[in-house]
Amino acid sequence: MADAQHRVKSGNGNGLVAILGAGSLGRLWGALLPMGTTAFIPRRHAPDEYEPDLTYRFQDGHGHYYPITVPSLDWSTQSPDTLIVTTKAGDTLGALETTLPNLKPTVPVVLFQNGMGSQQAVAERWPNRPIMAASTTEGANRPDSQTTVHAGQGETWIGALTHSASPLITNVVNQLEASGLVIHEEPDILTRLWGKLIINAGINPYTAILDCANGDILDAPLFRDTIRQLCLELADVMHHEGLSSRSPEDMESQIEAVARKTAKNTSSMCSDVRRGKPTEIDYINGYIVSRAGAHNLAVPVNQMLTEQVKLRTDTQQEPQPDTPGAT
Ligand code: KPL
Repeated sequence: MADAQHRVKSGNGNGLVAILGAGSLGRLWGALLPMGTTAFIPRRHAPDEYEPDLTYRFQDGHGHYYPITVPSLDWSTQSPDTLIVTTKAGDTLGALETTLPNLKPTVPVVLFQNGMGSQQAVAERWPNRPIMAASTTEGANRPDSQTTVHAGQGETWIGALTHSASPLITNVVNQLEASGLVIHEEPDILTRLWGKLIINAGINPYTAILDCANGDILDAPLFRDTIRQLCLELADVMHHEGLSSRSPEDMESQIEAVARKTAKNTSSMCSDVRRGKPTEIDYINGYIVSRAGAHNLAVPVNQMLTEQVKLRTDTQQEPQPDTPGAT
């Protein structure tokens, strides 16, 4: 039983992991790291405002349910050894502006955001802090506000974004491995993040525009008519960014393979649109558009998808009920 397992694993000198962002991924870490070694960062409006423990039901990869309680971090008595940041890309800089003044400058900060751009913004804002980025294929969703589901077992790669992060990576990987998840040190985290960006750029906006599950994009004319051009644009931008990329044909096959493998999933972006929440389009296809602009390249498909997704969120009237999304 997870709770018993947590008790056995607790107090192993693993250090305290603070979690900023109580969405699906933050709750996945909160459920899997040993009990007594995690705390959620409170989002208080006033410094003395009481923040209750976070309690939820967790469904593990085998379909078993466990009750989870993760305490709220008490800054006056606790000092985290690692901070993992699982906020939405667009909320990250603001959340860290209020959190980092409380955190020792030597504590590693691990960024789990989707897409690209928010990680670079954090590393540029705090160049002297040990900032790391993570890319994960773990799937988690929240079918309702009380439940978090570990929907797909994956792997996680962690790499340094700032100079002072490099010597701390091994420790952080060891610390997070106590969750039982598969974690790797990644010497080339930018290429790894781009790999995930390609998948998200080729699936998420189509599902959001067509309002469908991942697998349903494969036969849709919008996808069929534009995916090759999208991949040509991605390869062109990557080349100008000085990154080696796979061929557009390989990218297309990989996007289709992931859409097939996750056919029944509601993508994170489709889920955001359905719930009337801001999407991460600016950090996915919007990021490609902005990097293309820096190199004077035309990326009409990425531009069109970015505009279409924004149109969907701008015109959204009534948020629909919660739907299972990916990380
Ligand atoms: O990462 C995803 C997401 O939804 O953001 C994919 C790979 C598309 C799986 O749903």
